[in-house]
Amino acid sequence: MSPQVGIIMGSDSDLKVMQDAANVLQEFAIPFELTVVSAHRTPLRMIQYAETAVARGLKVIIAGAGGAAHLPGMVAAVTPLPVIGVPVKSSNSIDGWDSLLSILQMPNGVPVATVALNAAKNAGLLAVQILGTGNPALVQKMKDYKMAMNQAVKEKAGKLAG
Ligand code: RP5
Repeated sequence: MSPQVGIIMGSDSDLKVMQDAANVLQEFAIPFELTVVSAHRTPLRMIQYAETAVARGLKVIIAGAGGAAHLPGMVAAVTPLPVIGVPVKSSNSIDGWDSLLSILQMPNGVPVATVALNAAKNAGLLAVQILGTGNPALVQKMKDYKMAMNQAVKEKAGKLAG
């Protein structure tokens, strides 16, 4: 099956964060592709990636970047697909506010679904939920996932209660 989700990031230094999105997609058996696309260092590659995404069969793009994190917004400007933005707290970051605000503060007309700082896991889960709108089996898997989470919390609470 061709990739349904594209995971892209501004630098290979973002991989330690973005791997969490890949892990979720693996868990839900969603085919995905993962690569480095930089808005600033490889702008033409970014445009080409976004322009060809629909034709290549992608349904959702997860884009992570840090600092002046223009990648998610610029990809969203080009593709009609939903884009989930992951603000990555990079080493020279001002506590991650630079990454967060540059992904969050998109102008009207060009949305990016922004998750919390370094929250690539949630980006993966959101991608699964978007794909689930057309896939009842995937909705059931997400229900099972939530049920397992619920159960785990109750078990921990039970242990605390002693
Ligand atoms: C951004 O700059 C990347 O997304 C990364 O978070 C940050 C630092 O990149 P490197 O200098 O580590 O390649 O473009």
